[in-house]
Amino acid sequence: MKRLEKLQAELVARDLDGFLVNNLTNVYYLTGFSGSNATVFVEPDAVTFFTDSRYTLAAKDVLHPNIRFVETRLELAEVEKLAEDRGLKRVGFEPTVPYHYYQELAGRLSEQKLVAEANLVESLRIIKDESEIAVIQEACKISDQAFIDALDFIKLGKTELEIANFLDFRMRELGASGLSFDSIVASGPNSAMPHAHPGQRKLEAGDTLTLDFGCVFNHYVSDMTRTIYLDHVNDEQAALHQLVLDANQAVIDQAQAGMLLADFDQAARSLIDQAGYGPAFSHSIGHGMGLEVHEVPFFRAGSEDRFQSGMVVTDEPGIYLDGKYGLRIEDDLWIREGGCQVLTKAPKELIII
Ligand SMILES: [Mn+2]
Repeated sequence: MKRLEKLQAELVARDLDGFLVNNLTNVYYLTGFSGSNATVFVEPDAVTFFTDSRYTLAAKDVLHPNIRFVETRLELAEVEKLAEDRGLKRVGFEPTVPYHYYQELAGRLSEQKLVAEANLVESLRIIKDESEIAVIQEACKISDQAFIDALDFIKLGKTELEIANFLDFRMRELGASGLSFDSIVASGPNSAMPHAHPGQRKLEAGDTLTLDFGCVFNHYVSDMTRTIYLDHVNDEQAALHQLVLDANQAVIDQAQAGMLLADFDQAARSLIDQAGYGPAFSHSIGHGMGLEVHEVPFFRAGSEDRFQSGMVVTDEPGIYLDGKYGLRIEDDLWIREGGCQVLTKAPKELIII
């Protein structure tokens, strides 16, 4: 109920009589329920949970006794009744709902003022408590181990897809319930594409090989990138690897609560700029992660936001040379007062197989 109480305080601060939560990740965060259909209607002094009969038992199992449970497939009809009975005036909703859903909401709550509230629950999720960090740490451990095991599996002649399948299967063997996203395994010239899809290309001597992957463990994710090399490296590959590693480390050295998000990005970018590869670092330094692999905070240009203790963000500088190769090194960082803790621990120095 603590999280719901924080949300209720936010409603009071924003003068909202109710807030409709449709995002299933937010529903899980607030109530502990996970399933494919659920809606929560939060009022400053009451919480109502709606789901259909498939999930009645599962919901009753996890819901706090103070949450009113309603089994229905027509939650907006129930919300309409509630709004009338309780004389609600201002009702918030998540602007990520489908348009047809919004139209039905607007039709049923025509007497109420509807207020689109972006990132209301997400802004609570942005600070992780110790129990959430412990779960994210487990997800990172699984990814670390899968990478270490993959080093024995990766050989000349193996295809990108074979390596992706190995990582995916291994993470599940180690206890993951799923993947954070489709694993990226990009070899040779494909590694110049930051988000290449693994294909039938076979590993060749001299290849750069970028592995970007993560898993879901107890609802929370990991997200890690390592770049390794096949048989040998040329001078440029070795120098680029050191440069990206230095950029990744500069971020780790400087990250702490109170830091501007823009400075976090700049810590890596200034090094890569100085080395003359600025335009080849074509994406932002990272993103928040937790229940979702991409969540607030995001590193938008010109952002004046600052880190707070308890945020978890990725640190993933990369350099991509069209037609040649590219590389990226990514860690997950837990931001604290006075520093940060690196949650991903797999080796990231120059590895040649
Ligand atoms: Mn990432």
